[in-house]
This record gives sequence, C-alpha cells and structure tokens, in this order.
Amino acid sequence: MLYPVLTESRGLMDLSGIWDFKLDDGTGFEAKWQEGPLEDPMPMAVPSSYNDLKEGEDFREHYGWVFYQRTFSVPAYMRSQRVVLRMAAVTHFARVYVNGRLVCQHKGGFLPFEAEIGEVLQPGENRLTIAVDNRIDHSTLPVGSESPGGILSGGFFPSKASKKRNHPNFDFFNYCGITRPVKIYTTPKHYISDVTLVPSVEGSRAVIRYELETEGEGEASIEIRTRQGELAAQASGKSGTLVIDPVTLWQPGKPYLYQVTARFGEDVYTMTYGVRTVEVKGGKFLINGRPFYFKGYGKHEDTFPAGRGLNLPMNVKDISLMKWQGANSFRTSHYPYSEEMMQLCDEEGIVVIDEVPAVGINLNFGGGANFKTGEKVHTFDPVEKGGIRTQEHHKEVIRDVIARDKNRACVVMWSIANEADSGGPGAYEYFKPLYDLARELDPQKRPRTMVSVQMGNYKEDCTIRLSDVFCLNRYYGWYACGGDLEAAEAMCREEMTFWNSLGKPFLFTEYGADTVSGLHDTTPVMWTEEYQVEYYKVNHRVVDEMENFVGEQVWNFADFATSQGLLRVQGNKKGIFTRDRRPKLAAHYLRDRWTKIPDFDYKP
Ligand code: BDP
Repeated sequence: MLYPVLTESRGLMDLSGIWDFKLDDGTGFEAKWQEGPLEDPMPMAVPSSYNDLKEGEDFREHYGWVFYQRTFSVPAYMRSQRVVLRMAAVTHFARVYVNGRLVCQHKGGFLPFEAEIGEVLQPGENRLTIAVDNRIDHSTLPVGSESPGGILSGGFFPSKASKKRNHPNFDFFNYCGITRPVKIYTTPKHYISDVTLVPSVEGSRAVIRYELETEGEGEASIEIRTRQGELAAQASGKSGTLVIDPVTLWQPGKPYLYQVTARFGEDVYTMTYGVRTVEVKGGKFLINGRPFYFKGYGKHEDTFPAGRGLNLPMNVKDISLMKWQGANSFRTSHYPYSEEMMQLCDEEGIVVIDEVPAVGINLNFGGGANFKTGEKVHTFDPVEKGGIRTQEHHKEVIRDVIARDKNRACVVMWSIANEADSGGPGAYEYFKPLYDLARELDPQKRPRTMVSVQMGNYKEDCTIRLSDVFCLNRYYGWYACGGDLEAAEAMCREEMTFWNSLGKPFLFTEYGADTVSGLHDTTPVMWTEEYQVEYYKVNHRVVDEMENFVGEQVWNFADFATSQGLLRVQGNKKGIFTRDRRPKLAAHYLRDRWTKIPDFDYKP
C-alpha cells in the first residue's frame, strides 16, 4: 500500500490534532454515538495512545471501545478527485464512520488501512467518528490470554477480580487508540495504486525491475533521478526494467536514496528508493555482497506520555543515539513500526528486521488457557480445545506489512513471529504456510526468520527447518542462571555451539538484564548497572567465538512500559537507555565495543 504523498496530481490533508474523545461505558453503539456529535467529550491528541494522557485507572486500564470524533471539510477543488481516508494505525480494532455511515472496519493495530469516502462526503462540514476497541484474545495479534493472569501479571494466588481487563500474553503495555496519523488524500480518477521496484546489481550497474499497478486508462512511465535531480534512468509502460549505471548503492550507515517519479495518465506518484542487495550464503548475511554484522537493538514504540503514538522527535533522537553508540540496526519488536520511522531508517542507513505483530503465540507463557481447565492446552491445539485462532489474521498481517514495506532498502529480513511456541506440537504446520506466503509475496525474496524463545528443547524448534537466518532471544545470566555468570557462560556456549554447527547465519535478537538506573554495587549483583555490563561481556565472550554468529541486538534499546507484575518495576528495565533516553553504564560499554566492530567483515 502506497504512503500518501502530495504531488502535482494528488492532494493531502493531515487530520492530526485535538479530537473529541469518550470512553465507552458499554452503551456507545446502542446509543448511536457514531451518528451525532459526542455528548460531553474530552479533548484527546491524535495521533497518540490515550492511556497515559489522562489520569487514573479508567484510562490506563480501559477495556473495550472508545470513540474519537472530529469534523473536517474537503475543499471543493479536491472533491472532483478520488477522496481517500487513510488511517496509518488504530490499535487494535477500528470502525470508521463518516457522517454516521460506516466506511470501513479494520482488525490489527499496527498497519494502515483506507476507504474511499467521496460518496459519503457532504459539502461543508463532515463528521468523522472512529470507534476503537482494545480487546485482545486468542484471535488477535498480539495475543491476549482469555482467562485471568497474563504473562507477568497477578501474584501467587488466584485472582477473584470481577472487573474485565485485558491480559496481554506479551511483555509490553497494551497501549491503544489512534496511534498514527489519519489523513485524507486525493488522486485523479485514473490512478497509480501500487509501485514495486526490485533491484539487482552487477558490477557498477543496477538493473531495477519495476511494476506499476493502476486503475483506469492512461499512459504509464517511470523515472529515477539522483539526489541532485539528474536523470538516472527512465522507462515507459506499466512494467519493465530501469538501468542505473553507475549506481550509487544504499549502504548501512552510508545510505543513498534516488527520487522515483511514476506517472499514469494525469496521476503522479513520487517516492525515494535505495538500491541494495540482500542474500544469505552459507553462514553469512550479505548486504551488497559483503558479510554484514548486526549491531543494535530490539526496540519498542514507547514514549511518555504518547505511549505507542507516533513521536517524530523521539524517532530522530533514537537514531542519533544509535549512531552515537556505533549501532547499525534494530528489529521492529514486536509489531511493524510507523511508516515515518521506516522512511527515517531508509534515510539514515539503519538496517531493519521487520517484524509482524505476532507476539504471544505461546500458551506456555502466562497460564492463559492452561490454568482454566487444569488440562494442558497446546498453543496450536484445535480451537475447541482452547488453542489459538490466529492463522488467518497472521496471513493478513504478513500480506499487509510486505505490501507496505516491500520497497524499503532498510528492510533486510522479515520476522514472522516473536517467541512463538515454535518447539510445540503443530508449530511447523502452523508456520510453514506463513513462511511460504512471505516468500511468495515479497518481490525481493528477502530472508525470513522467526525469533525463537529460550527453551529447553531448542533442537526441536521448527525454525531450524523454516528460517533462512536463526534469530535467538537468549537470557543466559538473567532468566537462566541469573546471578551466576560463570554458569551462564558455560550454558550459553553449549547452546551456541549447536546453532553454529547448522551452517546458517544466526544472531541474538534479544539478550539482556533488567537494570534499574542508579543502582550500583562494587560486586556486580542483579539489577545494578554493573551487572548489566558484566552480563553483556560474558555473552560477548561466547558469541565472538562463533563464526556463523552474525549479529547482536540487545534487549532493549530503552526501558519501556509493561503490564504490572512482580518482575516489572514500573515497566521493563532492560533498556540500555532509560525511558527518557539517558545512558546506563552499559550504554558506554556497548559504545566502546560497537565503535570497534565494523559493519562488514567482522566475521570474514
Ligand atoms: C522476551 C520477549 C520480550 C520481553 C523480554 C523480557 O520477547 O518481549 O520483554 O523477553 O522478558 O521474552 O524482558
């Protein structure tokens, strides 16, 4: 799906701002709130998560629907065109009404969706209402537990709570709302609906296969210009090839973006584009033919008080901190990030592992159904037995993330899931079609991975059969052997030797230790800043010995909000930076290490 842009043929209006807002008390739809102005609304920022913008549990822990509303007008000169309303992300379920009429609904909180609204528009003011549901269960991605006691919540004793709450089966706060911009864009009636560019590079030459998807009649053409505006290649027709010679490649840390202009009849669409190749060969991960070493983080879109709301200044700051630290990459744990962040990564030369919102597909965590009946429920058991029911939706999010990000130079790999029950019965059958789908849909045929959880039986992990690259979340020295780094090192070495022997590249996509900023000790004990540094040193000793180990992404870039629980101190404290981006001791240690590790040929 194309990102909306302003061009000589297209209009664009950003509806960000302060909207009217109301928590639904359970009567919203019955009382037809969507059909008129909300009574006694309160002001709410869009885009943002609503949870931390007002005080009290009612907001933070709200369960169910909320209503957002604003009015807008579309200038008459734009109404002669096709008018499209586009929501970049609404978490998790949305019903969108214009002048009381339902124009679309959407499941999934991290990907864009849109609707043509020309027919329901009135001259003058129009009313836009977006109802948002934050409930999560065994059919949603991310997954929620369907019985009390989420992953880290609760205590030692069964809960007798009567109030309904979400129980995330994942370790980040269930921030909700209209979290990314809502825009209206227009196109001519005959228009470009998609652009696909697939690069290959031979010597100094790049050959780019292109395809324009269009609606209606018109002549199609495409051109690529350098940053200075010089013509680099052009072609006509809806598909064909473009040759750039000599090409300037997009490189990690040294990005180069061309300007692409596609034309179809009267329609003009513009975008930037970086040329690079990605390939897995033996135990190496090659970018532009050279062995790349990932240095970076698992992250979150998590800031105060915007929650998961788009925060452009923080995105810029985060990339600046990454560069300060000598990092070159991150994973969009555990959901696709905003299009603005992806664009920034293209522009800044940051390498991205792009993850779909498939987290929590693991009923071994958090009790969930397991506690309900006393019987063991396997994650991939049939629905009647309590297993998850996400597979169809999982296909949708894979389809949508690839449609959104397929042209991005920064994206070098797709992550199909995080810490699924990938060693459990039925896992291979669940995931095989998803891997196949990603391969089929991605025009660039990028490598696919699934981030695997630390488990005893790692040799049974179906990622061994499915993944092009093994991504491991491992906590030797924290969840395993916490406080005993000597034992942790030995156990880590034993397991890593196994992965190294498989002949494919592998990396850590998570490893880390909770660290409360300001806690210090001369003997490095758990939770202190000194322990976090020692933890990383021990893990690095092991992975530096492994020739097929191609990268280290620490958990996490910064402290982040989670559900409440006995293992969380106002959130997860495994950040290298605090939530407000102050460095912990480990930030300096990693800076020292990473500025000495080159992006390429670290493991030649
Ligand atoms: C892993 C998860 C991640 C958690 C992390 C942790 O992938 O979301 O935040 O561990 O426990 O299980 O800190």
